[in-house]
Amino acid sequence: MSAVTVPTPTIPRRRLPRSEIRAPDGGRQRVMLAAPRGYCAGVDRAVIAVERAIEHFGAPIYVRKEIVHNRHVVETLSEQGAVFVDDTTEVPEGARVVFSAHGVSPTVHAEAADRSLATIDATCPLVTKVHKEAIRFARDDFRILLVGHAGHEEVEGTMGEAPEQITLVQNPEEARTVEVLESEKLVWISQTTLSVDETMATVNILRQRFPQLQDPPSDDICYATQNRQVAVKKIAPEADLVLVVGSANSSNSVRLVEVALEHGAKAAHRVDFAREIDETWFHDVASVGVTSGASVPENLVQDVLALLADYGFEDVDEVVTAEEDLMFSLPKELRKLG
Ligand code: 2E7
Ligand code: F3S
Repeated sequence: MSAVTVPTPTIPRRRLPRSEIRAPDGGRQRVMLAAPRGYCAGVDRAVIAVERAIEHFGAPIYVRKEIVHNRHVVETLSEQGAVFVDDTTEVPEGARVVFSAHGVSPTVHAEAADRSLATIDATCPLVTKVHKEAIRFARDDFRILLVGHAGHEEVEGTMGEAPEQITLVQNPEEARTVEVLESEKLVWISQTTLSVDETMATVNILRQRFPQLQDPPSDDICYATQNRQVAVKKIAPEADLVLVVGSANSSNSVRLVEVALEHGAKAAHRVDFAREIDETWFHDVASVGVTSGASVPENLVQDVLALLADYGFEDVDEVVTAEEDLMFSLPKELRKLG
């Protein structure tokens, strides 16, 4: 795991009187901690890439967009010497820039080359796989229906591989209205961090409308997204409250809140930090589910558990639905440094 563990944010010591936070039926207050949760292999690799680049080349190291969608990670790396920019035009000519885990379009690579930037590509290998699918299907004259969300960096990067041939379909409603030419060969691919269930609902509508629609060769929703959704589905039916640690712009974290609610959680909230937890959320709550998105360092989850213990939720059961041991090698530009 990377070194981004940083100081514990201050946890508020406000406490409700115990009588107000006791389990409604007098039963025990408990926490169900989802596993897997937190960092995936692609995030670990991307964060380490920035840290290694700073160590080896010295600050500043420019990073195009947030390396991963987590406030704490971005703030911590900024303190270490990373400079986050929105566009390669903000990077001084000839300087070194890291591309984020979400991937970039060929245009961004070309702009960086034009400005003689030294690039380190931290695109998750599972995103690169989707880019390669898009390139191959475009070369084979397919119309590609990309299931994903407009404006997300991953979607911008993937669409940039074949802008003329990719049509974005954001949800089941858009699947009902999207138009394609009758003569076109059709395939769907997807963003890696979507809700599995909503994506299948979208694809099923597309299949009914377009019987010629082909499936991608393998799942595009990545293993980490799927595993975190399976784990939260397991705890949600028994949870009076689910807390998801993750940032507002983190697609996979936001999906975890939705999935928790769809699978029976009585309430679910996303927080970046333990200090954002509102004590009114604990009224009439006996069981709290806790999970975190793929871009979230574990110390932020531990802060949430510490705060929960402070409110009387001291019993923590980890609910394990999968083991993960995938690791990716560092971006090639860093591997050769040893
Ligand atoms: C890269 C990719 O940074 P995240 O919160 O990103 P999302 O896509 O969920 O907003 O999580 C890690 C990650 C996920 N997917 C990084 Cl393509
Ligand atoms: Fe990659 Fe999936 Fe993580 S696409 S960065 S392994 S959430």
